[in-house]
Amino acid sequence: MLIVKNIGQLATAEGQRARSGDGQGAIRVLKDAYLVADDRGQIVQTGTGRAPELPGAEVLDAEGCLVTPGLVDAHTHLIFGGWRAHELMLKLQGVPYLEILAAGGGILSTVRATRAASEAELAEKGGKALAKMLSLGTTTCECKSGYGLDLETELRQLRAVKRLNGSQPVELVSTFLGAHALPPEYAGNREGYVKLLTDTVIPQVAKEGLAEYCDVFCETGVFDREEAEQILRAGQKYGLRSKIHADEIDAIGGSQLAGELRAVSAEHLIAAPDAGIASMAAGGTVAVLLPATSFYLEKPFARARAMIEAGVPVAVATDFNPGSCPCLNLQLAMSLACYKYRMKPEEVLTAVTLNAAAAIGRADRLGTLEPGKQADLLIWDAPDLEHSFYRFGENQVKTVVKKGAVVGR
Ligand code: IZC
Ligand code: ZN
Repeated sequence: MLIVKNIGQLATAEGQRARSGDGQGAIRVLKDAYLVADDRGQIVQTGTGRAPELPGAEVLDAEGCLVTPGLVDAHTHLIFGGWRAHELMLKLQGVPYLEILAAGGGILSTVRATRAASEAELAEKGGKALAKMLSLGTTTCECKSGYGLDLETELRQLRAVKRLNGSQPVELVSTFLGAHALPPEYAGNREGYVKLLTDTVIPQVAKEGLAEYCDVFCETGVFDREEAEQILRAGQKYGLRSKIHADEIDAIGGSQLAGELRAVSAEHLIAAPDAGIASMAAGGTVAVLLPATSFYLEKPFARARAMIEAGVPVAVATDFNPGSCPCLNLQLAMSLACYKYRMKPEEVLTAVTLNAAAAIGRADRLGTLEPGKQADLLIWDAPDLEHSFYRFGENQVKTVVKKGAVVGR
């Protein structure tokens, strides 16, 4: 049993489904509150006033501070070899992201480093990042493959995630992103690589139960809309639900495709056109927006307000990866979402908890502080939600609880 008492403000979204429109910001706020979780780490009660006294229970005193659900980072490329610090100077000189990739750098530079790393090395490096993420309040994290681009290395990346899941507190959800770039050995043979993915790698990933989702980088010079559709449909055939990197740099139809395929999520969406937003709304697709990537790549910020108004549920994630966003701090992404997307703190809270959980198929169990949900929660060094958004650039999380157990403070 765990009792969290003296909560100054308990702020949480509600329900088991992604929220959109006015519902995105319609959270529940309890003042002077408490929360009780059982021995299985499930929330059994929240309320206001004096916390119940239960013999044998562990008691956490929130000392009048803010308590929220644990943060869910719904878009990361956690497992990779090397870094790309050398690309910072190119970026500062104005060399575009896609130009670095076309010249054999960018993603392909990380592919070379990842192919050279063992499963244990990849897991160790990912584990270090996860420990930092946990201390910053991330209790659940999606991880994409996509730095192998061959059967063996893609499987190795996914196995590293499997190894980390359960051996440290952050719960992980795997996405297969073999369609992240065209590997050099398939230069001039796009069809051959798409066929390798659809006929060999996807079936093997599904057979070994190494991923729940299939993703494609649908972008100029990477995979076009038709190739993305072919790959995502192959994933669906093998039980992998669809995600898509859509409209990050150019709008080439990714967000429209997401809605048509009823993809669980479309991610990035910096350049998403109105037709793509309408398609996502119709398809029940969650928009996973990545403001720290816009910041780092010096790109426009996605039209979050237009998406919310069109009824698309918005989630916010870090995009942690060695190239376009070497930042794993979801608190910073939350601040940027507030200042640059002009999302209200309540809307951002929903975006990094309930809607993020929905984007990785966990909204039935995670993302809110309600009876029946898992007790993943944070005590903040802030009296209320507004204050936590007003202070930025430092870690404001002081205590992290995962499944009813204190895992960081
Ligand atoms: O390594 O550059 N956009 N994939 C699509 C990325 C960014 C990650 C990378
Ligand atoms: Zn990404």
